[in-house]
Amino acid sequence: MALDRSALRLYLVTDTTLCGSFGVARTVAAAVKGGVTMVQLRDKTATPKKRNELANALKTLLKGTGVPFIVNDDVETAIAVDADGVHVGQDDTPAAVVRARIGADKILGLSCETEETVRAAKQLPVDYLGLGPVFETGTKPDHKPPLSMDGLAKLCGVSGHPTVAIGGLSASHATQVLQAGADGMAVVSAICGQPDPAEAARKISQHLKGA
Ligand code: TZP
Repeated sequence: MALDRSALRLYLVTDTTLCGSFGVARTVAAAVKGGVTMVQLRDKTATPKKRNELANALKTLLKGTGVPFIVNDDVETAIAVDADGVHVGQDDTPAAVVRARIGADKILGLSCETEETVRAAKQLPVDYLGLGPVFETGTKPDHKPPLSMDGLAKLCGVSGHPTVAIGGLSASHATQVLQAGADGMAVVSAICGQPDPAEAARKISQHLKGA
């Protein structure tokens, strides 16, 4: 599946702990009803078996919705469940290695936190860049210094790829994120763990449409 950049508009990145007893699969199902356009399974602590089970459940759930399903970092799980793509960070498996393993038809995303890495990505076989964190976030404790909206705009200007902003974002940032030049926003805690994930997604989606 080639990436349609409109899929980056509202990108849900899952967090199993934040989803709590509500569960990741129920959160994703609700969020899709609310209008998310892309979903990434991100679970750095699950055993490979658990991650594979969850990936299978999400792949099944998203079948026929048109919402691409991406697996964070775990290339073998992505291949095993025939996910639509893989997302890697700067310290994960190199993008060229992942591309060789998943093939040309799958989506490959890369996290970039600095201008240097955004420029370097121009030479890499990736389909989109995740730029962030834009703001301070408790969801990724080891994150790099926040970019701010101005920093995000600068990186969007330098990037030759479709981009999605991430980190500390909620519905109120929709207009600014699009004005900064990003194709959309990725969120974790603005949907995962919210009392009504469908409503949370709907609210962000409406803000993005109104932006
Ligand atoms: N990468 C950069 S910030 C972040 C990731 C995975 C976490 C974003 O979480 P939240 O809850 O949307 O701030």
